[in-house]
Amino acid sequence: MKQDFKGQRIVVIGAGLSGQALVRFLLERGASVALSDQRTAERIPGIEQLQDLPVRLDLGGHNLELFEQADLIAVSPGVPLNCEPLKLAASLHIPLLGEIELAAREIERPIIGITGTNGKSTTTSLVGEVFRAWGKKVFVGGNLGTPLVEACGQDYDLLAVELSSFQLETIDRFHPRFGMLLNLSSDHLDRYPDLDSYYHAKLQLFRNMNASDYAILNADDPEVCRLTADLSPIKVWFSAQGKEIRGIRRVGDQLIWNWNGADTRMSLEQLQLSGEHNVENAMAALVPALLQGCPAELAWKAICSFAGLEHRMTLVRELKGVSWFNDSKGTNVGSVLKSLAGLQPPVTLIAGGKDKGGDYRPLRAQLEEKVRNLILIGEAAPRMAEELSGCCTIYRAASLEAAVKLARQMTASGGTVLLSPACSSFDMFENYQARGVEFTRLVEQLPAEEER
Ligand code: UMA
Ligand code: ADP
Repeated sequence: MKQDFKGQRIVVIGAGLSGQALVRFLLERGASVALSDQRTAERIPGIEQLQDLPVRLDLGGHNLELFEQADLIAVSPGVPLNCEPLKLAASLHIPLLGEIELAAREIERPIIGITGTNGKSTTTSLVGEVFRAWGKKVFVGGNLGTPLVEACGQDYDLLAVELSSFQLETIDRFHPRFGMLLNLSSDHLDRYPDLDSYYHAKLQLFRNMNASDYAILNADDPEVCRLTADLSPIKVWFSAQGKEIRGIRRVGDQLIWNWNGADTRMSLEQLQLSGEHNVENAMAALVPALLQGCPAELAWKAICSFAGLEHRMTLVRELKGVSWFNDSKGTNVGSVLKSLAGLQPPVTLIAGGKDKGGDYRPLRAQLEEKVRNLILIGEAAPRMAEELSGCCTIYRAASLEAAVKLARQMTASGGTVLLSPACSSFDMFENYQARGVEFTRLVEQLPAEEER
């Protein structure tokens, strides 16, 4: 049922995708809405679309008075809870709720919540593919791109929702029917004081789930196993290492779904997605539909037809015997390791961007094995150069364009150029998509004959 916010003063903080969607959502429910953002209007894409709505725009900084007078603050995921206006609101006991919480209060259909450090978007998309093939009307969104509030009032059979740790920090009663934790490794240490706090935010996914819900968990990930030992929901495991678990496992080139005593087999030969990590994503994505009675053959066919999302190991071009890959979504060390694992040496790696504060040294062994030249860009470049020194030849470039030119010069036929930054994009681009689009454009424009 639609919530009624008549007579309530609600401040939305953050005027990005979530904030703009929240403004519309809250106005439709009778609230008196103000939108606050530290950026000025010229720097906020899409803000002009709110100009005819009865919303107070308070841009170019956070006006603390506005927050003091609010009945509720609706928080965008990218805004840290320890920023000045939110600390003030919390001290005044003004409720702070995120977009996921506000949306989910109106959603009665089953939610499949998908989190983890890596593989969320791919898995969420795969879940969508399976249910769609089974004839269900399924919402596919969340951190993937479409804010969940946009699903409210629509007639979905179920909802596949990618959830970031940021979004999970501001839930309260949010209660998915299926909760998936794909893996845990280092990320977002610019937001969290330590890894435990980051993992703790991820585990919020399960906090309202009970013994009739399902937790879909990675049996090969020691941190996932350690931190989910005491969960109430029914555990369904997946294991790419073939562990004998209740759930789904890989054995050779087959997947085996073992549930209620029966084994169902699927052949990995048909899977279009490449890499071990995508086998994990495919296994996890099968589980909700299989538990709901979807025929395995139909589910597997839908997964196998999926060619992958843009900006994740997308082959941009073969030029003079060199393959150019766009992996702009490789925004942490764990994902770069997976992307490099699938390539043969010699690789020229373009990395760097906004530093999230994690340790880059876990890259060293793979760099030594696979990477001949490392070209660093962005704010993180100095620290990366220091922590990775000696693994391969390291260069610095002032822009992505300069990095592409340099990569062209130093990569001989038979080599690979990979953009997989291990960092977020926000120091130089609006988001990872814009970074990937720019890289693709630069690579496509490279002349067939090298200019000397
Ligand atoms: N802002 C403030 N004050 C602050 C901090 C930020 O006003 O103290 C403002 C910024 O100036 C900016 C706005 O907040 O105008 C941006 O809000 P946002 O960062 O929450 O971004 P949205 O556009 O609403 O996008 C968010 C997610 N972004 C983040 O979590 C950083 C998107 O995930 C998501 O697709 C979208 O909601 C819809 O659900 C992107 C992402 O990078 C892909 N996610 C991170 C990741 O995957 O690693 C978690
Ligand atoms: P997310 O939404 O969690 O960022 P994506 O599906 O967008 O994940 O994939 C981003 C990158 O993460 C991929 O390019 C790949 O390198 C890596 N990746 C994808 N799936 C996994 C996984 N299951 N385990 C580890 N790394 C993965």
